[in-house]
Amino acid sequence: MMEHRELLEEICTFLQKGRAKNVAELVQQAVDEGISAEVILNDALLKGMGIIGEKFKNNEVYVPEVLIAARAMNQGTAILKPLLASDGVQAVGKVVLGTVRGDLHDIGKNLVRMMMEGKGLEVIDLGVDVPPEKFVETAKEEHAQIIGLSALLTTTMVEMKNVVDAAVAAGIRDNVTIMVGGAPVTDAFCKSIGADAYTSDATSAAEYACKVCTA
Ligand code: B1M
Repeated sequence: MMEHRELLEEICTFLQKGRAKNVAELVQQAVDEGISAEVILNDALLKGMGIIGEKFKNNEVYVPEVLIAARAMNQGTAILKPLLASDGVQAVGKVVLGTVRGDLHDIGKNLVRMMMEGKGLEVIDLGVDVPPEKFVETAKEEHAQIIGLSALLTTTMVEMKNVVDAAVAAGIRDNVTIMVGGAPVTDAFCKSIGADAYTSDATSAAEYACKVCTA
């Protein structure tokens, strides 16, 4: 049997090559061998995506390669989802989540959803390229306590301010906590646009959301 470390390395390598089928098979094998979902996520999938991100930045790989790596990442995380999320728990609160208008990145957002669901929150995932009004209308209709916004581009993070403004215009600003995150987002940016909370990763986003809903 392959050593755990070797298996994780192999998943990481297949992810970088965008070999979704191999990634899915080996993630399943890793689960079957008792490696924890968190370790598989962090030490194989996120590690591989991080390497691809660096190469993308240095023009060593291009959009198609990143896209197929992202698809492989999503196939891997789909297998881990039931292990990261605990089911059968009464929802502790409701979150409307999405990637802001003009932005198609969804891997981080999907992780945030998974971690939030794992903590017993109900998540209404609006997907990617979501207009500000859609976040606000859904939060209003669904009586959500939280709107969660993800952005990966410096050009789209400004859309987060439009969501805050739309919430004010719809008269729900005082009833909803607006959380922001994504690689270019910072705590200072969060404060500057009048959002409520910035968290740097999916786990802390889920923890914060839980705190808000159970306060
Ligand atoms: Co794009 N891309 N991309 N891309 N891409 C980045 C973001 C970039 C940094 C790469 C680079 O140049 N180094 C760069 C942005 C530069 C900038 O704005 N400063 C970039 C660019 C330029 C682009 C295009 C413009 C490229 C082009 O077309 N020329 C284009 C834009 C398309 C668009 O959105 N309109 C584009 C396209 C793509 C793909 C489609 C090919 C693909 C996305 C596929 C998909 O998501 N389904 C892609 C990818 C995969 C990346 C990189 C390589 C990886 C992003 C990722 O998924 N990371 C990225 C480089 C990088 O980040 N190193 C890059 C893994 C993910 C788990 O991390 O999303 O940060 P992340 O989520 C983290 C935290 O940020 C946090 O939790 C997660 C971890 O726990 N988090 C939250 C996220 N959302 C949160 C919300 C919260 C709280 C925490 O509260 C609600």
